[in-house]
Amino acid sequence: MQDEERVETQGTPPVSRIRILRELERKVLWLSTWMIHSANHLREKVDGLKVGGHQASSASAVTIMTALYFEVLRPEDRVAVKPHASPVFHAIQYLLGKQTLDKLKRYRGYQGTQAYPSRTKDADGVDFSTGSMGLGLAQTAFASLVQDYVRLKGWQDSSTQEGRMIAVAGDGELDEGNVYEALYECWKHGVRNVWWIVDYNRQSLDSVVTDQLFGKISHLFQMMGWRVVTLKYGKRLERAFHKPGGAELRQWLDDCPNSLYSALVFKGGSAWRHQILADLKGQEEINALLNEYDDLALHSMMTNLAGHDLEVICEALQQLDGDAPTCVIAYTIKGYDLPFAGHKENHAGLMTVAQMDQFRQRCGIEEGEEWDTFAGLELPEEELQVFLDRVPIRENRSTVRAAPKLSVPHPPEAPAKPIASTQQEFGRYLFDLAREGGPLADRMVTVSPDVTVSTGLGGWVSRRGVFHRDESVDRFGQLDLASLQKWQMSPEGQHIELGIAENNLFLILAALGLSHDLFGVRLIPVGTVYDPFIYRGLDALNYACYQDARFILVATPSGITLAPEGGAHQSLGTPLLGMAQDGLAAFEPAFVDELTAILQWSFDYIQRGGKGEYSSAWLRDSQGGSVYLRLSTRPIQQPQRVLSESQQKAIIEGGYWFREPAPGAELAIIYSGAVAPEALEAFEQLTDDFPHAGLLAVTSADRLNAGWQAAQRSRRRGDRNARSRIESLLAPIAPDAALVTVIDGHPAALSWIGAVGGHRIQSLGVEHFGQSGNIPDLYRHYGLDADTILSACASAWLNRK
Ligand SMILES: Cc1ncc(C[n+]2csc(CCOP(=O)(O)OP(=O)(O)O)c2C)c(N)n1
Ligand SMILES: [Mg+2]
Repeated sequence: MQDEERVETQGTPPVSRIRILRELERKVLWLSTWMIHSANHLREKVDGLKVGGHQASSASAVTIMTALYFEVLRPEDRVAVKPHASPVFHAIQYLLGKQTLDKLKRYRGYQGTQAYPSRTKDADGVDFSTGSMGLGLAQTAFASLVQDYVRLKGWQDSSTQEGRMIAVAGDGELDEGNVYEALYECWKHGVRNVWWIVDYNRQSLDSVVTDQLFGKISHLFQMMGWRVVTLKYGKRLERAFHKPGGAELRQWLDDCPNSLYSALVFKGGSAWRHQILADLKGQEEINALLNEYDDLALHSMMTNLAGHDLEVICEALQQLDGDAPTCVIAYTIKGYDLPFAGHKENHAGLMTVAQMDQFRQRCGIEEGEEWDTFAGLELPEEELQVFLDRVPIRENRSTVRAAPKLSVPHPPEAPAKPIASTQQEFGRYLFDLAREGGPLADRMVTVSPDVTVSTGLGGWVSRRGVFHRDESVDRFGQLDLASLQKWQMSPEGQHIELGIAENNLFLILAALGLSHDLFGVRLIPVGTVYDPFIYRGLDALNYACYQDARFILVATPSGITLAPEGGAHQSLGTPLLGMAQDGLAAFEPAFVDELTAILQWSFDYIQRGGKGEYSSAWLRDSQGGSVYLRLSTRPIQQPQRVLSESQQKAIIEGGYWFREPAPGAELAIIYSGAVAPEALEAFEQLTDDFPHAGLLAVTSADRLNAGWQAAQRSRRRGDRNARSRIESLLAPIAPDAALVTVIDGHPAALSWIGAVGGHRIQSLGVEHFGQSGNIPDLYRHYGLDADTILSACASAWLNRK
């Protein structure tokens, strides 16, 4: 872009476009810095905590963000903003009329703009939440794959342009391994239309980064087929490089260690001259070159990096033609143009009141005009406003697009097997769905990190195929070799096969699960994983839920029931994780008919989008969310029954009496999941002595517990009649009854049930990493067998109040 380029604005004289952008850049720097300052200095402090914020980190990204949002972005593009540039993002949205002054003033405060951009908590069009280093980068790449998925299927209307999925990231984020896991995966899938713009200020939180690191990193990107564009010096420096002595100056800058450069930026003044002349002693031309500038002008030139040169950034981004995945390395200065620029400890640094006052005066802003959109700018307000009104992303852009719900078909009618595992029957459910077809089946997309076959998806994939941008045949099939899995790859395929990287599983689920919002196409994403390896991708799972992505996560095998595999494959804590993870409704069915009821409900639940109020049942039921199913590979005897509607409802709410207690029962066994046979065996042995006892099946400790919490909350708010499912279930039991719970997981997942009615309780479960063995060996060892359940009953009974 050249200075001469003009904007034709109605009724106003043509003005230089780049001049307007520079004015806006200045305003964005001011507003973001002021937003943080006022939150820290002007708001009443009630709790003794520092509010915080990142003025240096924000300043570093101002030029890149100004170029993007006011010039480069198209309505269909989507952006993951560097977490610590949240104030910059909100300042831009404010100038575009999409953010309120009230929320800016409450930055980091109650209901104000968020410290890190949030899809769910901010209301000004955040495309992807960020905050956890590295995840935003990966998510843009997976979002691009999802965009390809829906486009290649022909589901986006033909007038919709392809968007670029863009991440503005800190250089420190590239330390996160998940970035490289994603890079590798994206290479396999031929991901395109993704830009990662790295704010290369060579500082992270603690310190200045290692010299020449980017040489390594850019090689890595190139190896993975990415175009790497390095934007190092601004136009003024480039011009100086062409003068006599300029080549030496360039060499000096190229060789300058990051820490020295940062220190000189901070020191400013004559420090540059002293250092350069000392290093390049005896080179006459350099002396003459530096003498052209006074100290201030020299400092300004030496800090003229490309990442702070609007022209360079705009030009470079506009010239990125084609759809090659692209990494732009933009050299920047952390804290650019602010008093702590370049200081290695500036990450959480805040300007003082006096520094801020000076900055205000330098910006030409009067006291009292700090929040004013145009105060201190040189160009007439009307011209700036006309420009802002015409910014392309202001028009026709809505982050949340309408994607109608898909209706859930009746479950496939298959005769119930007398003995079956939940994993195996999950696979069969999907296989039957694939065969029967219909709109929901067509929109289902499965994904798995190299455990497709071992988690039960093999049949589904053989029917529905593997998704890939390019067609390829199954060579085994083509050569008539016997194989169970027919994996045809094509754009029609409905399974996305990942390498073994659970981070990628959750990141792609996040992208698939936001397709209705990002691309206006609703998908039904189902991801499978080994239950213990959820831990590997936990932050990415949390990230997906935080963004309100919608998906079904199916985890098998689980617990120690995967008996011979030993401790490394046994998950103990996941039931607690399922309870604690916000946005994820967790289930652990024991029987196949329960699983079917849960799946049917889940397909609807993940599509819900109501604005839910707290209710005595479960606060998310109108809003919906994602679902986690903890399944088992253990084949167990299935009850021969047809579930009524109310039984199905009870399963969804979290539990039902498998054997109803008589009123006043003194004892109940409560179980969850694959230990059902042991619980039943113990129960049957008890009934001679305790004919009134009950056997409670917990299908979702998460929802039972959440319902109980919600009911208590409602009662505290005055709704005396609020009553949760678990309270109703326990109502017939005697107040002094004894309870015994059992789960193949941490006992705390069920032990809270004792607090519901103040009952004495003994909770069985697994607390230590596992032995290998067969199921009877291990259940005996860990005390999940019928004998231990019985002795826990005896002990609880004897110790009754
Ligand atoms: C997963 C994760 N680990 C640690 C942090 C704490 N943290 C916040 S910022 C930061 C350094 C960021 O450096 P960089 O990406 O270079 O950002 P910038 O220099 O632009 O501020 C760290 C470690 C975090 N937010 N997320
Ligand atoms: Mg940095």
